[in-house]
Amino acid sequence: MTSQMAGPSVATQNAAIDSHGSEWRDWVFTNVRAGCDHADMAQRMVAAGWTANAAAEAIAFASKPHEHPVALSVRPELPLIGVSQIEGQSVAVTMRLAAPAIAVCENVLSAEECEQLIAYAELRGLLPSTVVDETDGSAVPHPERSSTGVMLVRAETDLVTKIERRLATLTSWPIDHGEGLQILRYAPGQEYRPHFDAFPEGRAGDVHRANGGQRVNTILVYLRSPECGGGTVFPNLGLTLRPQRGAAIMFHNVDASGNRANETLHGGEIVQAGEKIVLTYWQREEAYG
Ligand code: PD2
Ligand code: ZN
Repeated sequence: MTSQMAGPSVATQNAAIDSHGSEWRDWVFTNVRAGCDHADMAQRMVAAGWTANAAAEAIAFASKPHEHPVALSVRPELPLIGVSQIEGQSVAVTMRLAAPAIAVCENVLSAEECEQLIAYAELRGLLPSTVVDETDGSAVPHPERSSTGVMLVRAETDLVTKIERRLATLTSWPIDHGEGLQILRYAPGQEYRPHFDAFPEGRAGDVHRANGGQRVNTILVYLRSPECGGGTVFPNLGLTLRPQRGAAIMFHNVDASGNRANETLHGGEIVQAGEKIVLTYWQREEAYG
């Protein structure tokens, strides 16, 4: 007979994750799914009164996707109306549509974080933006998109990592399913005409979907709001949003079956006065990179 080192049973881990109530249970699942560091999570749990063993068992349990009854969605979960503490930020959801899922969240980034990210993007240099050619999938400049921008690499700086983690946590979606942050700047007269962020079906989209699958969710954070014009519009919904600095608009690009949703046609209105700077964060259906 062979002997094995047995870890805690699934039943013990299950008991551990429920031992501090449903809010903690949700917290552990949400952070595991967002790709947070397990040691860091355990440290926070112990600081809040967990034993080290119970914290380790709860994290282990949440990391086994097939051994707990949590439904995994094909899309990130957009937060509901209300205020929650996300990594020190008091984030308030002030607008929420159910179908298509769209949320506006205030105070996702602090004013200081917005300014620091703008300064970093300027250091990296902003170039004329491109669009995905619908016939061959290549990136080409186009009059429909007159902004300048820069695409950052995932985890390019500590600040970028912190922002990616916050956006992943806010939507309960793994951080490794996110593309790098893109920073876009619009001067007066510049715009982004209505388009879909989800890749087109067929060959033109194949090359993009080969790494990470479809873009299932878009998050736009306003780093600097224009003085006039420059809102984000959803023409098929008759909806125009004009968030303040630090606020985010997030929306599913695909329906529950993973198909590009017509209601998610959206664009950036012409900026009439002032300057608009946003970050775009696209979340993929699978790990990207
Ligand atoms: O800057 C915008 O408002 C905007 C609107 C629509 C940005 C994007 N799409 C995008 O980056 O995809
Ligand atoms: Zn877009």
